[in-house]
Amino acid sequence: MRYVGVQNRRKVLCIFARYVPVLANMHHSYHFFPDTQAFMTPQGILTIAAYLPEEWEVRVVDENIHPPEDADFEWADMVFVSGMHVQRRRMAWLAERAHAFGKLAVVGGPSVSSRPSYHPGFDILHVGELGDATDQLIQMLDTSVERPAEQVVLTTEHRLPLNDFPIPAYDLVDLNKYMVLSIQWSSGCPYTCDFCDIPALYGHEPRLKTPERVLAELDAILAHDPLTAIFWVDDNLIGNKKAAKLLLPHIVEWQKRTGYRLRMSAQCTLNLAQDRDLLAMLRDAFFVGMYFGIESPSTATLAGITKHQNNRMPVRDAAKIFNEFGIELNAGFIFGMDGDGPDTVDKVIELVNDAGIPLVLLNVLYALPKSPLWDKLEAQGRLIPESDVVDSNVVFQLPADVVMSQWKKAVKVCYAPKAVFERYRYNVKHTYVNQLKPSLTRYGFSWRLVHMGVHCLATIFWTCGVRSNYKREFWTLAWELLRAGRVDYLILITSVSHHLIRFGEDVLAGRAEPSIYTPDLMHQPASSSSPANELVTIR
Ligand code: B12
Ligand code: SF4
Repeated sequence: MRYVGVQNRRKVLCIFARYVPVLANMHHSYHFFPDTQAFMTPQGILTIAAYLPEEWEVRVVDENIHPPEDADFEWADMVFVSGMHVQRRRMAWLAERAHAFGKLAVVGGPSVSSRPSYHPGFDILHVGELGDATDQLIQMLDTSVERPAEQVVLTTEHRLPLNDFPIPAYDLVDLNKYMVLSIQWSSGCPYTCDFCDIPALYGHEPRLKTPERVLAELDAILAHDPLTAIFWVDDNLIGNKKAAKLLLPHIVEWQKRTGYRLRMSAQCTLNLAQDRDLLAMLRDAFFVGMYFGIESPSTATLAGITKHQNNRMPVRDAAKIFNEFGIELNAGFIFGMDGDGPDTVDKVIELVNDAGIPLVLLNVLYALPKSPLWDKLEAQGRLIPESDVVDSNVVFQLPADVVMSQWKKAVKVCYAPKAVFERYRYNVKHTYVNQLKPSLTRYGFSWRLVHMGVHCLATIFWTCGVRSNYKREFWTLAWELLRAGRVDYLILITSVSHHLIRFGEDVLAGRAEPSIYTPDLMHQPASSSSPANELVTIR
């Protein structure tokens, strides 16, 4: 639904701030695909854009696709900005830019919702999800677009039911420019892992959209004729297992009806392995990958951070079960947690190899505002003030240089070309064989598809097979896949593995940051003329 009842016409420029070069953004591989310029559709700002009154004109600029032009600022009455803590410096710069054009600047999204004080440069702060604060914001802006004398903070006390969220304004961006599309079914997570701010930001009780509403959103996405995959941005797709079981049969039917056009993936907790019925439904709905925050190989450490849901079954056993249902296990680990010792890195590496985890995210612990960890460290005097932060804001139990060398060792070993391809080879044999195999004809014949295939293969052969420093490993796997007629696997695997390999090199050369949450990265450009900006677009 949209907001109704405004008196005036307004022009709103909505901007999603530029990414920083973290592993999760996959920036080294965009050029494998003909149109791709960014990783994922910015669900938050697209949702707000869709909620704005029908009478108002709205433009959406995702900076990852192109920066806003002066003409956009001149056109607008006000500028809306969204982003995470890591994008904070860029967000501040966007506020300055809006002000330079005399325009009012509003900020919303996960960063300001968690830490309003990080955003002193904005005129209006929207804290929290879509709800009563959003209605107040629209009423204020309907009355006046003058910059207020003092910063105004509007906080959502009553969230709009998720089912009443509008379908994100997918038509205001070019979906073909994204590597992966996104959809949201639920918000919130019932668990309380101590490093995580999700329960504080989005609630403990997952709120849901009805299956009908989700299908309407999938239809809206399909209307754009996408040739890519979709990621469910839910914090935990099985946060409410009963509801997931009611939803999934609808997704299965939708996939059958629409010809399995969208490969799906999501984030889950490891206790998914205990529910084979749910796994079978996920397989039938064409879920082919799941991201799990494994965090630590030690059950004691997991108990210490209250991540008990990961301790219900050994990860190696859980991995085998996922693979049996065609689900590739992708996972994140965090170095520097209390309880982990100097040998943690070797255990992580062993686990990654044993469980055949191809896409592994390696991070150093960083305390997030609003997380239980933040409060604990503050009480223990172990929170490093922001001005003194080098790699993390945590005083680790282990010496900091030990934690940093663990991270670097894990990156070096896990992102080495041979190791990455070996883990993929394992998944080709043990996981992909168990996935649904809809025929390529489901896309129908189109020159767009032919162009895409030719572009992907030519770029991959040139980049990995001719110019890379891992030609031998690439060709060994490529021949195996080509002989088996799996060009599709070759494209999927190389688009991730190339990024991992190059990102690993960035880390070892000091060009990438250790922590996923570092708020003021040296690689985070404020202006588009900064040379560091090139890192994001390196091809
Ligand atoms: C999908 C996702 C990604 C995608 C990117 C998606 C994209 N293009 O935006 C990928 C995988 C690339 C990613 C990367 C990272 N992510 Co991320 N990500 C998510 C996730 C799971 C879903 C985001 C989403 O779509 N949410 C649904 C939308 C509807 O919610 P929303 O954005 O909050 O928007 C609502 C409100 O905030 C508000 N709103 C939003 N914008 C605006 C703007 C205005 C003006 C107004 C008025 C309101 C408003 O209205 C919306 C409707 O209620 C969230 C968790 C979560 N629950 O949101 C983490 C999350 C946002 N990510 C997080 C982090 C830390 C990262 C990384 C640093 C992780 C890493 N390993 O490197 C990187 C940083 C990437 C970068 N920015 O350069 C943190 C951010 C912490 C913080 N408080 O800032 C979160 C909250 C998860 C967490 N706690 O761990 N992420
Ligand atoms: S880390 Fe995952 S499971 Fe734990 S509270 Fe956060 S969203 Fe929930």
